[in-house]
Amino acid sequence: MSRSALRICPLCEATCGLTLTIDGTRVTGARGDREDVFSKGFICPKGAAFGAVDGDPDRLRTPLVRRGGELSEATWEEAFDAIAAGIRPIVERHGPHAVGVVLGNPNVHTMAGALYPTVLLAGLGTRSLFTASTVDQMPKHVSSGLLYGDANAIPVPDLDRTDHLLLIGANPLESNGSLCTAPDFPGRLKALRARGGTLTVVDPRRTRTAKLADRHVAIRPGTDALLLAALAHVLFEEDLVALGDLAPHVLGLDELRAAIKEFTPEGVAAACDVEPTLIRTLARELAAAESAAVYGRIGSCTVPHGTLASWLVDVLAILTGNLDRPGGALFPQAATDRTPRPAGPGHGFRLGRWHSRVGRHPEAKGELPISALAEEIDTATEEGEPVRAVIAVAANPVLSAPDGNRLDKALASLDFMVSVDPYLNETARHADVVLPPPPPSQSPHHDFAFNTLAVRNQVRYSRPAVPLEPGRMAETEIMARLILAVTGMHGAEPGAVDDLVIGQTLGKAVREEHSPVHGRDPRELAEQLTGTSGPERRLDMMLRLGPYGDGFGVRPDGLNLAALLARPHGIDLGPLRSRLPQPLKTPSGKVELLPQPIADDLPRLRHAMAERPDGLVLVGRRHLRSNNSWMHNIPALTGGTNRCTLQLNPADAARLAVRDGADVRVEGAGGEVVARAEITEDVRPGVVSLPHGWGHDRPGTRLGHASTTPGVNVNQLLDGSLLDPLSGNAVLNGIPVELTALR
Ligand SMILES: Nc1nc2c(c(=O)[nH]1)N[C@H]1C(S)=C(S)[C@@H](COP(=O)(O)OP(=O)(O)OC[C@H]3O[C@@H](n4cnc5c(=O)[nH]c(N)nc54)[C@H](O)[C@@H]3O)O[C@H]1N2
Ligand SMILES: Nc1nc2c(c(=O)[nH]1)N[C@H]1C(S)=C(S)[C@@H](COP(=O)(O)OP(=O)(O)OC[C@H]3O[C@@H](n4cnc5c(=O)[nH]c(N)nc54)[C@H](O)[C@@H]3O)O[C@H]1N2
Ligand code: SF4
Ligand SMILES: [Mo]
Repeated sequence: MSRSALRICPLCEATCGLTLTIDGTRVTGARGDREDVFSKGFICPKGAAFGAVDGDPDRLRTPLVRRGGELSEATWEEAFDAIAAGIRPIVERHGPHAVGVVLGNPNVHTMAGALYPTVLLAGLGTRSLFTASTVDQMPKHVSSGLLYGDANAIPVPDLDRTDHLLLIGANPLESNGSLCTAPDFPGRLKALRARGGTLTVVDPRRTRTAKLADRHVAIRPGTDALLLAALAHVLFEEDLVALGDLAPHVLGLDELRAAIKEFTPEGVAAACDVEPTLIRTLARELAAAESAAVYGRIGSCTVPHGTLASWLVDVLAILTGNLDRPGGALFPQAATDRTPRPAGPGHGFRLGRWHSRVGRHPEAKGELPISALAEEIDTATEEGEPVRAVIAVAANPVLSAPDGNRLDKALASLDFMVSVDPYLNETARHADVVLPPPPPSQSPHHDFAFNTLAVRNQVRYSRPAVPLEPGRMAETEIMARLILAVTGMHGAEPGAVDDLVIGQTLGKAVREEHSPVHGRDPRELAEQLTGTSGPERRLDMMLRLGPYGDGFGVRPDGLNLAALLARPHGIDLGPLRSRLPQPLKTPSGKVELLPQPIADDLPRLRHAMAERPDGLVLVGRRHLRSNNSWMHNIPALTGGTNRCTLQLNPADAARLAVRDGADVRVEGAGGEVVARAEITEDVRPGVVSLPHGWGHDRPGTRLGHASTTPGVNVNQLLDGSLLDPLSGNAVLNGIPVELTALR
C-alpha cells in the first residue's frame, strides 16, 4: 500500500513543495505539489529523483568510530563518548580556538543546520570558524553589512514584477537560483519576457540562461566590478541618477560620484572586453526601465573584486531608485525573522575584529576564510595554537575549497575530527567519529534561511514524511548531543539545549520594548509552546515572536506552529513590500553608500583597469542534475551532460591543437588535473570551464557510484592564496591556467 506525504525539497535554494509517494518506509516517487502556495507544482529533475537521493544505499546508517586506525560501525553512545573524550582534552589543554568548526552548504537546507551551529559555536567559544560562505556569498554579506549595517539584509530581485533584469554571473536555468529563492526560476524569467520585460545576462559563457536573454554580454571573467562601476559612472555623467523615495534614506551620493569618476566606459572596456557604447546602452536601459533589478551571483562573488561587485550591484539599484520598491530589489520579511525593531541607528557592521593566525586574514561575519583552513591546521606560529581538532558539519572542503591535497593532508594530521555527514566521503574519511543524519524523508523541514531570500513572503513546514528508522537519530538530536559532548555536558538530556535557547530568547524578548511579549514572564511563555520536539518548540517560538506571529496571544489571528500545521501546503504572506528604513542598522540609520572599507579597496579596482592578461582563464559551471560535491553518487543524476569535462572555445582548441574528447592537462598555481576536452562555442575565447565538486577517487571513501566516474577536482588548480581581501572569499573564477593537449 503506498501513501503520499508532503515535503519541501532540500536539494537546492528553490524550496519546491513536493508530494512524495511512499511505499512502507521507502520514497518511490516525487512530483510537484500543485497546491503548494509558493512552488505551485514546479519540480526539476533533481526533485524528481528525491527517492533515489533519499534511498542511496551508500548513506551511512550508523555512526562510525575510529578504532586502531580503522573506522568501524558503532553505537550512538560509543560515538558521543569518543567525541567527549577526543575534544574536551584539546579544549582544556589548548583553548577553544584549537577546535575548528567547518560548516558546509547543506546546513542551510536542514532545520538542524539552522538551529544548532550558533549554539555549538557559542558553547565552544572558538574563533576558528570556516564555512562554505567564503567560497560563495561572503562578499554579498560584507557589502550588505557595510551598506545597511546588517550582513543578512540582502535585497532580492522582484522577479515577478520587474520590467528589466540585469543578471550577472548566475545561471538559474541550471542552478535554480541562489540568494533569490524562486521555485521555477526559468518560468519566472520567461514570464518576465512574455510581459514585455527585458533580460540581460552578463556571463563569459553562453549559458542556457544567456540563451533565454534579450542580450548576452560575454564579459572577460573577474571584471564585473569594473563594468558595474562604469555603469554607475554613466548614470552620474548622463544625469540619470534618480533616487526617488530612497533619497531621505541615503548618505554619500557626492562622495560616491567622486570615487567612481575614473571608471569610464572607455577606461574599463579593454579590461572587460565590452564595447564602451554597449556599456552606455546598458546604463541607459537600466535607468529608463519602469522598474529594474540587478542581480549578481557566483560569478560576481567568487572573483578578486567580489565585494566591490556585490556592492555595485546594490549601488546601481539605489542610483536608479530601484532599491526597496516593487519591481526592483526588496528586503523579504520571513515569518521567523526577529520582531522588527523600530527604525533608527544601529551598531553597524565591522570587519576584522580579529585575524587569522597564519595569514592574518580579517574575520568577516565571525568567519575566517575557508581557504585558510589548511594553513591554520598545518602551520605553527608563535602567536597561538594551530587548529588541532575539527568538527565538520555537512561540509566537504577537500573538494569544495582551494587546494584539496593540502587540506587532505592537514585533516589527516589532526588530533581529532568529527564529521556530521551522511556519506563517508573525501572529507569525512579523515574523521575519528562520523555521525550520519537520517535521509531527508525522515527529517522535518522549514526554510529558516531561504525564506529570508525568497521572491515572495510565505511560510511552510513539513514534518518527517517517514518515521525515523530504528537505530537512526534525528539530525537535530545529533547536533544537540554533539554540543553537550564538546562543552563538558556529555550525557545530559539533548532537550536541555533547546530549553536553554528558548529560555535565553524569551528572556531577551520580554526585555525588549518593541517586542509583543514585553514585560511578560518568560516561563509562562515557554509553557505555551507547542510541538512534539525541541526544534518544533523553537520553531513555534520564532513564529510567535516574528513579524506575523501571534505574539503569544497578543494577536490571536497571528502565526504559530499550530496554525502552520493546519496549512500543509503553506501560508502565503504576500508579495515583497517596501521596508526602509526599518531594516537599516548602520550607525547613521541610513544607507551608507560609500563605506570606508569599500572606498579603501577602490584603488585596487582602479589598478585592474590596466590589467589584461593574455593567457587562458578558467571559470566554473553547474549542471542541473547535480549539487556541489555530493550528488555524484546517484546514478539517476549522473551521465548525459552532467560530466566533468573541460569546455573550451574552438578558436582556443585550434590554437592549442586540442581535439574534442581528447585529454588535456590543465595547470594552475595549486596543481594540475587532466580532463577530457569538450569543444564548444558556449564559452568565449580565452576562457575554459570545469565544474566543481568532482574528484571522487581518493581511497577510504564509500561512494560506490561516484568513484566509478570520479572526475577531477577543479579546486586543485588553486593554491588558496587568491582571495577577495575584504570578505576573505576564495577566487574560484577567472583563475589563470595553462593547457597542454595530451596524446
Ligand atoms: N571551483 C568551485 N568551487 C566551489 C564552487 C564553485 O562554484 N566553483 N561553489 C562553492 C559553493 S557556492 C559552495 S556552497 C560550496 C559547497 O561546499 P560544501 O558545503 O563543502 O559541499 P557540498 O557538496 O555542498 O556538501 C557538503 C556535505 O554535506 C553533506 N550532506 C548532504 N546532506 C546533508 C544533510 O542533510 N546533513 C548533513 N549533516 N550533511 C549533509 C554531503 O554529504 C557533503 O559531504 O562549494 C564551493 N566550491
Ligand atoms: N544544479 C545545481 N544547482 C545548484 C548547485 C549545483 O551545484 N548544481 N549549487 C547550489 C549553490 S551552493 C549555489 S551557491 C548556487 C549558485 O547559483 P549560480 O550563481 O546561478 O551558479 P552557477 O551556475 O555556477 O552560475 C555562475 C555563472 O557565473 C559565470 N561566471 C564565471 N565567472 C564569471 C565572471 O567573472 N563574471 C560573470 N559575469 N560571470 C561569471 C559562470 O560561467 C556561470 O554561468 O547554485 C545552487 N544550485
Ligand atoms: S528546483 Fe530545487 S527545490 Fe525545486 S525540485 Fe528542483 S532541486 Fe528541488
Ligand atoms: Mo553555494
